Amino acid sequence: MKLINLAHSPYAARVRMLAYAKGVELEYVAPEGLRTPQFKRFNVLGKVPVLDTGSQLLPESIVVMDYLEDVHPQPACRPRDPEGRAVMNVFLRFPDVYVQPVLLPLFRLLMAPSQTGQDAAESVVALNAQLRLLDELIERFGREDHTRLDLADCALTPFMFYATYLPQRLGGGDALADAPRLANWWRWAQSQEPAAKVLTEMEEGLRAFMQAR
Ligand SMILES: N[C@@H](CCC(=O)N[C@@H](CS)C(=O)NCC(=O)O)C(=O)O
Repeated sequence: MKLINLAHSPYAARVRMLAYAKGVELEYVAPEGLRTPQFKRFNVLGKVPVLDTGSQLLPESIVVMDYLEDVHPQPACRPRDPEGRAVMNVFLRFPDVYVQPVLLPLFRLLMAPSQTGQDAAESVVALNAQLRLLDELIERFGREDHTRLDLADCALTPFMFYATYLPQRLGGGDALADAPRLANWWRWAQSQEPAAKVLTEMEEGLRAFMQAR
């Protein structure tokens, strides 16, 4: 199977992290151009990642992760019991629904450094509010004392890369200062081999992406 992806994309990185955690071999290829008519043949949404299964071109990172989990169920990265799975899904959804909208303005500021520090400060406040909510979710549902990576860890880790990196680059300080449980989970996640690998790839990918602009 082939994953059309970009190293610095958090959506693509979560799929790679899951593949590394499961030991699934994928061929990794870069898109020739997003939003182009050519790329739309792979994904009408014009976005990465896309998984080419050989018989289907699957868009949407969480759809792809679920598919990989279905076709390679071992080692299991999704709880079997309905309650455990539902709780994991809370954390699986959180980055896309609550973190991405507040990260995007910061990413745009990084790409357009002529913008004012005031814009960055406001965006960092908005991001920190979401990280504190995530911290409260961890307090309620647990996640700090995990023993094995699951789909939600893979989905969250690449977003935490940006949630910690962007405020630091834009002068916003420590994003996790008021989120101690999230900070504990983040320490644990970074100690996991698949996370460390994907975080290095993202860092290198982002550097290359910025240099190429
Ligand atoms: N909901 C999608 C989001 C994917 C996404 O936004 N990918 C970005 C890269 S991080 C992209 O391909 N953007 C290209 C564009 O929008 O032109 C998923 O989960 O896969």
